[in-house]
Amino acid sequence: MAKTPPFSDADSMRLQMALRQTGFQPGRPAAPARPQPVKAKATPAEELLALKRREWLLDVMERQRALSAYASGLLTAENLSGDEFLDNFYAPGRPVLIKGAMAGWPALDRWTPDYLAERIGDAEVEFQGGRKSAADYEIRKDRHRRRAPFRTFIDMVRDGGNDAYLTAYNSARNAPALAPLHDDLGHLDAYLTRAPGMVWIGGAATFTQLHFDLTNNLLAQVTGTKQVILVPPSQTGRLAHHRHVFSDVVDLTDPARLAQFPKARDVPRYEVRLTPGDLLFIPIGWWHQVRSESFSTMLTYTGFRWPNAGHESYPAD
Ligand SMILES: O=C(O)CCC(=O)C(=O)O
Repeated sequence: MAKTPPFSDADSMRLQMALRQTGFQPGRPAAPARPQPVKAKATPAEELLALKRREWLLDVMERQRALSAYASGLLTAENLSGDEFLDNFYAPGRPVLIKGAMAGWPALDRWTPDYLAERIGDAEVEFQGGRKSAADYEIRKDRHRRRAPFRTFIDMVRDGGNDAYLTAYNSARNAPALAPLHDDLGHLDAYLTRAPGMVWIGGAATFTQLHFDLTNNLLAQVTGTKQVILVPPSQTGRLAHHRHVFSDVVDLTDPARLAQFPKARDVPRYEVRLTPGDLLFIPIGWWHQVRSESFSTMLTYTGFRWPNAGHESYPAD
């Protein structure tokens, strides 16, 4: 049987012409590339142009993603295996809402304010307090650390408000006091190691301002509902990002803030309502803000089965 050559003569001619334009000579070793002169330091104008080009690139990529509702939408999944989660969401850095994976966790039925107060009793806990009195309560977190018996804390939050909130930021101090709650939790072995999650407990109207995290996070909503807004990292240039991981826009639902930061008005976003038993995967670098609609308990897990790196090399101040 005659062998079909992989290329026709015309193909081969075109390839050779293209290679010649790059300086390639068949049969001769390629000449070493002449090193480009390196400039000692870019001028501020060059730095600005480079930054604008980076933002242009991110914008173009985001617009391309928006061509497909599937590629750009927030997917909801059920019965998602570990491999499917890794391939479609964890490795690509794409958020996903996972339903049903917490089915059967006793906490879903038990974690009311009364149950929690009974179970933890008067053990002292740390929480974030005095938030009403300072708009920058997230940025200056340390100033807002407070301590109280858990029962007192629950009485502070059961009627709602943003003044007191037990957050992931307090979790190291609260681990011993909240340990009895572990009996009420299941495991998410498809996605996570058995490292404990960080607990959030607060009333209706707690608000966590627009920020991104330096880890991939899995939010596990136990009690109540929360509104989460997610914005892709590509939109960072529109979000007045000057302080650590925070956006000066603070709240994408506040018309006054949007009037001050008009570039933030039209950023592509996902709006998710977390209900009990929902898992929300928020990849590293994705902007998010969270407002609770009712008394709410939630855990944030960062102990994934795969490396969760990035924070070690974050260019802090
Ligand atoms: O639930 C909240 O108030 C904030 C949660 C959050 O930002 C996170 O877990 O990364």
